[in-house]
Amino acid sequence: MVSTDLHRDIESVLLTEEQIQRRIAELGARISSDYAGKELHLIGVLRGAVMFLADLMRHLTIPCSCDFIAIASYGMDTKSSGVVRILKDLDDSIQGKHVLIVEDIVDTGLTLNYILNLIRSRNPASVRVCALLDKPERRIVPVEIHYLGFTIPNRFVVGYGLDYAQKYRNLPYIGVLRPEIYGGV
Ligand code: PRP
Ligand code: 7HP
Repeated sequence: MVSTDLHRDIESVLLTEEQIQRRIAELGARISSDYAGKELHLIGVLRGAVMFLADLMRHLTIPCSCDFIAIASYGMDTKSSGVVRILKDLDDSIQGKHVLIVEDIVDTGLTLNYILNLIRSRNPASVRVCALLDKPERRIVPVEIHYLGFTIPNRFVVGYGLDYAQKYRNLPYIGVLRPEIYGGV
């Protein structure tokens, strides 16, 4: 049962709004410097990466464009189903473009691995990954993250784009969801 006050469902705050925003500014500066003289095409993975992409993009000082892809992997559960399929494909061709995949979290790696294979098959000039969170303890498929915000422990987190059953995305911080909310006690 999700209560009406979202904050009450949070066991502890893992990353404050300030910590998140400071780290995104650092990532934006590094990416802008690495891609100096080039144009960058950001690909946001819906829906969780929307806030991260929007904030990251505002810290990029190079010319850039963006597109979005939606992949199904979790449904209503907190565990990966292992099932990955495209719900919404890219709108634009990525041939010859420098692509940066923007993810909110890398957990098992199944989603990112699938997206990387798909993107690479479409002949971009280059592909890199920028993820806000990495939960390495849960990895099933190894994936390289070129730009990482934070490594986090194996707890189910919500906020700043991350959801449980489509809720909590609007929290400005990242918090550990109380296990009783999803029957994880
Ligand atoms: C979440 C998250 C990543 C993926 C990571 O997406 O946004 O895309 O799971 O998990 P994995 O590494 O185990 O594949 P989800 O399918 O929950 O959709 P959402 O972004 O719409 O919340
Ligand atoms: C996906 C996901 N979504 C929300 N919170 C987490 O901790 C997650 N891991 N993988």
